Amino acid sequence: MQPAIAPTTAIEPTRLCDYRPPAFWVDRVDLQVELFDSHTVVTATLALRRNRQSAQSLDLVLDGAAELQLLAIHCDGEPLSPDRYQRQGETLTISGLGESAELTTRVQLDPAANTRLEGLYRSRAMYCTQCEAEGFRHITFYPDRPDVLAEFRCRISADKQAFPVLLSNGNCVASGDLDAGRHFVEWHDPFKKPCYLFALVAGDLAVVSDSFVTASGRTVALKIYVEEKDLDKCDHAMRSLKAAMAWDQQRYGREYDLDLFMIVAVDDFNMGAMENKGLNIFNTSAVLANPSIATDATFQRIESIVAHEYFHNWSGNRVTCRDWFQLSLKEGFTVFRDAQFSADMNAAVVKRIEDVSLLRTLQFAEDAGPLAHPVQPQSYVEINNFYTVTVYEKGAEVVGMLHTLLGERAFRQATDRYFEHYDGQAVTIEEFVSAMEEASGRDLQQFRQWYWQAGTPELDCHWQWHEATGMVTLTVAQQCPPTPGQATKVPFHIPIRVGMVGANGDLALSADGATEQLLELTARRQQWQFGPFTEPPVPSLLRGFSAPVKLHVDYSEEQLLHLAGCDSDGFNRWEAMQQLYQLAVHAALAQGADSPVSAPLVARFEQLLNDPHLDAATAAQLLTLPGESELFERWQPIDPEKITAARNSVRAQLVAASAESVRSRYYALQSDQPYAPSSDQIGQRALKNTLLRYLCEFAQGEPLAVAQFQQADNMTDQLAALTALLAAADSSAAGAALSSFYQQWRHEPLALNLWFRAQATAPGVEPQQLRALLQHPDFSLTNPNKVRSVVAAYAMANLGQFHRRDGSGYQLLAEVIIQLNAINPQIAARLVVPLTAWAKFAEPYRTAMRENLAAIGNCGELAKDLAEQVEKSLGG
Ligand code: B3K
Ligand code: ZN
Repeated sequence: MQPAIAPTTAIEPTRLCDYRPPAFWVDRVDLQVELFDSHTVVTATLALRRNRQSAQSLDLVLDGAAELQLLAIHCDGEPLSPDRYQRQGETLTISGLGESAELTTRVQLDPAANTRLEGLYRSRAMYCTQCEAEGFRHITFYPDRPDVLAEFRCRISADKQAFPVLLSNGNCVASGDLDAGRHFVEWHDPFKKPCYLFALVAGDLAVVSDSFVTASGRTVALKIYVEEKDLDKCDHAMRSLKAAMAWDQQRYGREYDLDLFMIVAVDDFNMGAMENKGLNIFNTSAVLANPSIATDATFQRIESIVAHEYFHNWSGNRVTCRDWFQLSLKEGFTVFRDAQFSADMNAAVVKRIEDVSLLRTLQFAEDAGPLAHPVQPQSYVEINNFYTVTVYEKGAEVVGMLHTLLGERAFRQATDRYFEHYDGQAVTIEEFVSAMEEASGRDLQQFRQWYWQAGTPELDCHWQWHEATGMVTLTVAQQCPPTPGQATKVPFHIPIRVGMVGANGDLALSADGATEQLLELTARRQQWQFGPFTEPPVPSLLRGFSAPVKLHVDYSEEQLLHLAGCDSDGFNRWEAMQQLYQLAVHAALAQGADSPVSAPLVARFEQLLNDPHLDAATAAQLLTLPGESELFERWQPIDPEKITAARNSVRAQLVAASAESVRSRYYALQSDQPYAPSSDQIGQRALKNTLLRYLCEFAQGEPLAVAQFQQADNMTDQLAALTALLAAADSSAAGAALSSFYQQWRHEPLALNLWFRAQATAPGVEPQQLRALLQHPDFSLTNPNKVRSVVAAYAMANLGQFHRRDGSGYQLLAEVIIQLNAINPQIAARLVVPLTAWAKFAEPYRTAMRENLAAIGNCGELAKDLAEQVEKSLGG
């Protein structure tokens, strides 16, 4: 159980401005972890050295969670007398140490009781660890901060039959048998690292092995450890790993450093995966796949997460963070790197569209709510609450803007410089930006505001065509709304890629013939001239979404249709369609859901369906309306019922008007090729299944879905048929499909999660059906994947149902959060996010959301994870 705090307790935040270097360094640490059925004993010996640069007190302060049972403490081989150490809260303070010392502590812990899944815990039949951000203090007493880098040795012992495989970071240096059926394995990691990168695994695991030869000719052994039953689900992760290793060498000149790289799949895990040095630990959902149990989306997610964790070996491990305020140094940069990798492996424009949709859906909402914070936060109560879309995805956009401003060549010089100069160190975002400045000779002072100021900048754009001269004047003004603690903002440095589109496509912007230009907006308002042109062009602005901003441009429907058809920038063609859909939803909101969708949009929709030159993946994106949450950001106070109805009315009319084209394209996309997660096939299935869903919802497509469900030879098609049936206006077939799916997959937890999720996101699901899922024998509140499949899916991906006028959706969420507070505070704190946006909603939603938030706040003892989120969003 998490040590609890009363809801009224004022929580003292940790502040960036209070950062001080540590009083002691740890040069080496020797860990002995003895795993027993009933408990675990950890003996840690730290080689300590006083930090002469530190102005800290003379005492050594170690972190150690309250549940650690201290069995013994020695200094330089002698028992430490009780007057030289003191335990208080989460710390152990030791006085009277000289310049260096060898400190040994022995503690006892109970991994089986650890449901927080932080520190050392049990997942099914195995033991594993999660130390980032502050999990290591739940394993032993230690300076649990990322700027203390040490060389780790770890000796694990356990029952040999139950735990034949014992793993830790680095290289295996010794192993052998012990008495009473036990054995040990000893690991040594030659690279100094902060304790958040420590990992340990013990279990009865099977392994898939492969190898990779690095650019300099070293052979690296690659191993994926899983439960025996999952051996047939590792190929894709292994392929992705090798592709990532090759890509990082080629694109960033980064080679892997150890002789062994291991991945372990764990079923109970708070997030996707963790980049522990040489021993990445993965959520089963982010590593295991084969065509029968995993969808295309899962295959792509695995490719990107395997790459992300691998890329951390340089951006995060070799060069790490000085403190947790620098989290985006490793996360923003690494997300940027994994996005580049995925774009290279798949359809680049589609990847960009997906990333921008995610940013707009989740990050813009975060930036506009009570939990808004800069990419580099200034303070936190619970660091786990700052693994956010702002730190990750907006952080990646910021690195992407540096890449755009510097260009590929200077950017690569800067990253080379950064990796080489800071190798083996714990550094700050400032060092990263300085490396960019030094390599490019550019002044990025104003650019740093992207790290310091929260909120999404808004750009107002106007253009004027001067017929007499043929010139176009473009005026752009920026402003950024206030965010908590930041009432006013200074202007950002914003890269804006622009083109001008004429009747037959892109026009030359000036005499030099270039058709695209990078504008740098640095003032509050700026003007640029383009031309001369012989015809009035339509500006194509912010191509490729060159900055994470909201753009306001007064395009007419005709101009948007023109951009949607002729812009050379694939992203902006999609963007123009999105704007057209928004106009249609806006009209339905203003004039009532029955008002007819404009004829040109209907015609364009049908044209897209029949365009033989358009690739399927892009077509699927172009035929999809902005999601509810994106529309929610647009019309406030939010009336979910009205927005959902308006969106559905537009969808229904578009499909009804082109039903025959939808149907014939669906037929044309049938394929008998054997399944492969290739980007061509993924695109075709995406389009086919988008159309199937339309047919089921609006054009009596159930028989098609039933047939697809029965004939599918892969999970993508099977699940798409199931969710389409669940969305059908009247589907008697949905029930049968659900039970057949359950019978088929009840013994495959990952496939079963899809079954839970399909029901939780069904447009017609009622709260009592959700309650039944929570009671289902295969559901468990202690397994985060199950919680995400049911509860997070409902509250974050079924907005039409979650936001019920009677507030019953909110109440259900609050009840689950209160239970989870005592089981797994990290997961509880993530689930509360949908309620925190209450102030943006119309009545009666607003009051109901707020009341449920208050109910959580008053439920008794809140873990600090949840307390921080609730207090911030209630304005406390
Ligand atoms: N670094 C981990 C996230 C740790 C989250 C701790 N609450 C995974 C990743 O971003 O690669
Ligand atoms: Zn990461």
